[in-house]
Amino acid sequence: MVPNKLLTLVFVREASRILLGMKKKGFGAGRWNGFGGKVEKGETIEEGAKRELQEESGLVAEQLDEVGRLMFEFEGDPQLLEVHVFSTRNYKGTPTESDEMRPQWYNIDSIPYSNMWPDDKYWVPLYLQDKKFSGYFKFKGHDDIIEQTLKEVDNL
Ligand code: 6U4
Ligand code: NA
Ligand code: NA
Repeated sequence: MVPNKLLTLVFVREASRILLGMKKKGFGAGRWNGFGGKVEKGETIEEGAKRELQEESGLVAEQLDEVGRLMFEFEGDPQLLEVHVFSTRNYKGTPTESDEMRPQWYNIDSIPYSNMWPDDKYWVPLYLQDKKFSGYFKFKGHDDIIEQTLKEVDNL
């Protein structure tokens, strides 16, 4: 049995826009995404989310709300990715480009889905409607979803 790989994904939210980052290197490079990465030994998932947000965007979250949980499988790889999705409306600092990410605000009516992970178009709209969600996506390569489930949930 292979344990899940624990990852975080954080969106910074204002009334009519969200902050995305262009991933400059590593997993998902070339795509707009939230901020996040691997949870490290000795930190909670929420601490990992805060740390990655700060490292990649320069912002310090005062409060993080968990809004979704996603499982990703890549055909041929037994390792599942368990991604904990968070949102903050309460943060300090100014978005700053890092080695990994170039931050940019997007109006919630013009999210660049065609330059994001292909699963995002399914669940980001739930997030934007303040719904909590749970999903599973199986990929062939990094572009094709071959299986999926997605549901709204009351509690994560
Ligand atoms: P480190 O070493 O942590 O900096 P990094 O290259 O940042 O590595 P990783 O693996 O830490 O990558 O984090 C991958 C990020 O991509 C996490 O925030 C989760 C996110 N992610 C992974 N699969 C995704 C998918 N299908 N859709 C999505 N985000 C995904 O929207
Ligand atoms: Na990262
Ligand atoms: Na990391």
